[in-house]
Parts: sequence; C-alpha cells; structure tokens
Amino acid sequence: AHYFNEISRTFNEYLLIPGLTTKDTNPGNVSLKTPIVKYNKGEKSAIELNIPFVSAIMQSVSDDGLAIALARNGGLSFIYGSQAIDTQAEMVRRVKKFKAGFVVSDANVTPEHTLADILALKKKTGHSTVGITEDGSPNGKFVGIVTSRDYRVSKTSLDTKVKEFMTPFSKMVYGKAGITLSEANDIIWDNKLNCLPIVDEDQKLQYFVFRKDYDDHKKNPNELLDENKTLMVGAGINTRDHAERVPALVEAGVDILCVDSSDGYSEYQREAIEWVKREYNGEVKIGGGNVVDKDGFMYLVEAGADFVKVGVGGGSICITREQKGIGRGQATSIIEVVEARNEYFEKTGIYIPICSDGGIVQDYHMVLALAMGADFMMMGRYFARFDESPTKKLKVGGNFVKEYWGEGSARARNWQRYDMGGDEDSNDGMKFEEGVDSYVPYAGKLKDNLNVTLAKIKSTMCSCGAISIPQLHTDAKITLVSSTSIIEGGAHDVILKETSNG
Ligand code: MZP
Repeated sequence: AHYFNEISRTFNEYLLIPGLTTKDTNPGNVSLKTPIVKYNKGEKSAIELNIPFVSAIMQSVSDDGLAIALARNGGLSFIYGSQAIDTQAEMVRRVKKFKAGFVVSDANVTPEHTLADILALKKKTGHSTVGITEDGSPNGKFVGIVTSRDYRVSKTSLDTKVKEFMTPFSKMVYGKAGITLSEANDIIWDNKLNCLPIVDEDQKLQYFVFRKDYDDHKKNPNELLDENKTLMVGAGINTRDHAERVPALVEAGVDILCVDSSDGYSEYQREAIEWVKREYNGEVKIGGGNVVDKDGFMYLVEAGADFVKVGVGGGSICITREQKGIGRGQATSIIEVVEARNEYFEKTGIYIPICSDGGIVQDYHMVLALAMGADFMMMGRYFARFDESPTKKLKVGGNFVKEYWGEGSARARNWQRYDMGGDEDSNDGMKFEEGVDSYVPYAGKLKDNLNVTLAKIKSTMCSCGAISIPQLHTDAKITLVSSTSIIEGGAHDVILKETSNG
C-alpha cells in the first residue's frame, strides 16, 4: 500500500493569519469574480461567476427555483440529474426563459394603491418590480412601475423613484412585442427612459426592458443592454445515459454540465467527458469529479474536464466514509489538488478551476477553501435551508426546518452517482446507502443569508489583505490549529446570558 505522509485534515483545523489591511483593502473594493472553466494564460475564462458559489447536484437542493434565485445573485446551480431527462431539461428551460433584468408583473395594482400596499404585494409575490395598470388588470393600460433595492433603489428613496418612474410612463411610451433589443434601446434612449414596457398586440404587458445602469445617463444604452443576458444554469449528468441526456440539456440551453459521481476517478467518467468533448467539438463545457488527489485530478484533466470538483465523504449528509472507508479530509484534498493544478498551469499555461465540494460548515470555511486555492465551491446544506430550495418546510420540535436528503440515500435512489459498473440487474436499486435523509434549520430567503455570508467573506479577505480571489490564493497565510486553540476561539470562561446563546 501507499501511505500518505500528510494527515487528512478538515477546514476546521486551520485558521487564517491577518495580512496587511491597507486603506484600499476594504469590503467595497472586494471582487469575488471567479472563473469556472479552464482557460489559457493571459486569456479570460469563458464562464465567470460574480460569487464563488454553485449549488449541489441534488434533488433536495437544485431545481429551477433555486437556480433562478442563485443565478440572480451571481452564482450558479447544477440542476439535479437524478430525474427523467425531459423533466431535467424542462427545469433548465425554465431558468433560461427567466430574463435577468426583465420582470413580468401580473399584479392587480392601480394608481390608487398606496406605496405601502404595493410594497406589501411585492413582498408577497417576491417580485422585484410591480407594474401598475390603469384599471388594475394585467390587460389594463400600463401607467408605471414600482421597483426596489434589486434595481439599486434603496427603500428610503423608493417614494422618489416611483415619481421618477411614473413621469416617463405618463408619456405612455411602449415597445411592441417582437421588437429587437437594439430597437428597444433606441426608444429608451430617444425618450430618456429608464425602462421600456413591452406590450403585445392587445396592449398586454409582456415585460420591461431595463436600462440596467439607469443612474448613469452618460452610458450608451446599447452597452448596458448587451448585459441583459439570460440567467446561467448548469446540470448534472451521469455516465450511463449521457448520450441521451446531454443532447436534451444542450437543446434546452444549459450553460455547463458536470458529471455527478461520488468517485470520479474512473474510466466511465473519462469516457463520458471525452464523449461530450468529441460530440460538441469542445464547445460544451463540462466539469468532472469528485476526486481527492493528484492522480484523480490529472486523469480528469487529461480526459478534457473544464473544471475539477474535489471532495469525497465530507458532505453533511454523506456516510460514504463510514460505509466504505473511502474519503479524505476536505482541506487536505484541496491542498493536494491545488498543488497539482498549479504545476499543470506552470507546465502548460492552462488554468483548471477547482471546485471544493462538501465539508463547509462555517462561513469562514469558504474563505479557507478559496485561500487554499479553490476557485469556487459547491454547497448543499447551505442552500437547502432557504425558502427557494425545493423541499418542504416543516415545524419539528418547535423549530422550523427544511428537509435535506443525500443523493446516496434510499429516498433519492441516485444509484448512478454511486455506480461502480457491472451488475446491470442491480441498477434499479441500491444495495446500501451512502447518504442520510435529514432536516436542516430553516433560514429564510437566499438573498438575505447570502448577503450576510458575502459580507463575512469580504471582511475576512480584507483581514487577509486580499481584494480578489487570485490575490487571496497567493497572499493568504494559513496556520494549523490545536484542539485547545479551537476552544480559545469560541466564547470561553464567561457565563453566557441566555440571549447571547442565540
Ligand atoms: P454539503 O454542502 O451538504 O456539506 O455537501 C454537499 C455535497 O455532498 C454534494 O455536492 C455532493 O457532492 C455530496 N453528496 C450528495 N449526496 C450525498 C450522499 O448521499 C453526498 N452521500 O455525499
């Protein structure tokens, strides 16, 4: 046997040492932009995310609802593959139909409604914009919109903004459905509008074309509307039915694929990645995984993977280590794979983004994963807690929880993810479970939680003296911690008041 010299360690065993924080190193200047597909030195990755988060390829996490919410906040979901091909493709299609910056409102609001009414309605429907029609019906004459923070309008200035928006629309400028974006641009520009309502032949409101950056009137709207892209979405595939599944997903408009496997260091995975690359002349982006060492990483890179996903056995619902004795501490896995990635980059000039998957418990673990060299991270438990995840919200023992089950649990029956080949007859069932069916504490809206997490990440990065992820990769100083120093890190030697227990 081969013995690794390093102990297999988790994120919890490390801390970050402060670097120099300059006046420029402040949270407002931190960019969390990150590449997710391979690129050549000096070039840009074809897909970048504004925040380094993707949601797990799991039934209890990534459906179209979560995918829309996460993409609108700068991340990306991989729609779960443990479902029929047509339903998965339909979820992808629904995300792609959702236009970033376009909001269709069917709210029954008239000009007589008060601002408070409209705000309450916005909250109830979750719409970032509410359209107002003369008679309150969706078919009624359009007179204005109320928009909110999502479009960079703070709550306090909402009243002013309503007036501002109402003024241009009192001119009743409409775009007709079917016009091109550049025609819409011209109308917006000529009429000095902030946004243009598009109506169909019956004057029914279809959607708005927004000047994204409407505060900056000096900018050319053509530039601003180039930005009006569809939301991005990924999808998980397996190595059994990829020849049928991938074409359906590509047809639905998927932006990126990922082979979903608990153990990606396999010939099946190599063949699936090679097949996708061959079939689409390298144009369809696909990540591979999961692996935990250099050998696995290099194998998938040579197969053509656009990114490599790292982690075995660290997921919160995962019992693979208990069931099979297979796995490795997430921090050690990342550290070794990043070393291999950096060597490969030095040698070839090709940068392979690394996704850290599982093992994130505290928000600072996210910064550790990035500091250790990961480019983005996949999370299941984190997202499962939010309103937007697909599972039921329940009250258990007086507390609200959401359901969260592993893909290796009997409930998900995702045998393809744990498939070791052979024995075709057993494919309709799993002989043993590698995941559990559980609850996670309900945490509310994705956006609210994400804002807190991102604030923490940015603040930690500033402590490290870094305002970008690449800078964090090179400049972070990381130390191992002893078990007694972990105790020192929490509140200790004080008598906590009940309220501070949370
Ligand atoms: P976490 O964010 O909940 O800690 O971990 C999510 C990750 O756990 C997923 O992205 C996936 O790699 C892994 N996973 C999903 N299902 C199982 C299982 O049933 C699992 N064992 O390990």
